[in-house]
Amino acid sequence: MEQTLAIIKPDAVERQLVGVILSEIEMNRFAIRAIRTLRLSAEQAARFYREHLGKPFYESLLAYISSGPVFPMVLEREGAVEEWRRLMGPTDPAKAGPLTLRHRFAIDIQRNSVHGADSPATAVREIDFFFGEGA
Ligand code: IDP
Ligand code: MG
Repeated sequence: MEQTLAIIKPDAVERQLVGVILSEIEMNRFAIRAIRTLRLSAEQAARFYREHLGKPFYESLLAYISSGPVFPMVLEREGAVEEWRRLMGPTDPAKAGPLTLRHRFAIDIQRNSVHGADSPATAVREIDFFFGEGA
């Protein structure tokens, strides 16, 4: 069974949307195999989002993702990576379909409430980041 790495991001935690998002996850037949909460340090944020280094939104993204607690989790179901990205919707909530989490909960393209690994290989790396030895 495939696993993916999901995160409930600071804007959603701040607005007390953790419970409703976890409900959506379970109603969509994902099993929550691991979950934790932490506030990312500046160093952890930079490591997690290193692929975006140099982009215009990079500094703002690091400040946002470390602005408050997040809830990373390991989700499992058939096609977990693709199905979780489908449930989230696209990065920009203005382009997201009405049933997606980002359409329902995101504030804007940065404060878009949830994260999902973008491929099975990324999922393995991101699961290790939050739940591996030394995480
Ligand atoms: P994803 O989260 O849908 O995979 P990425 O392109 O990997 O999107 O970007 C990572 C995160 O960076 C986004 O979820 C969002 O929080 C932020 N971000 C992406 N593009 C922009 C932008 O154009 N402006 C501001 N923030 C952005
Ligand atoms: Mg991404």
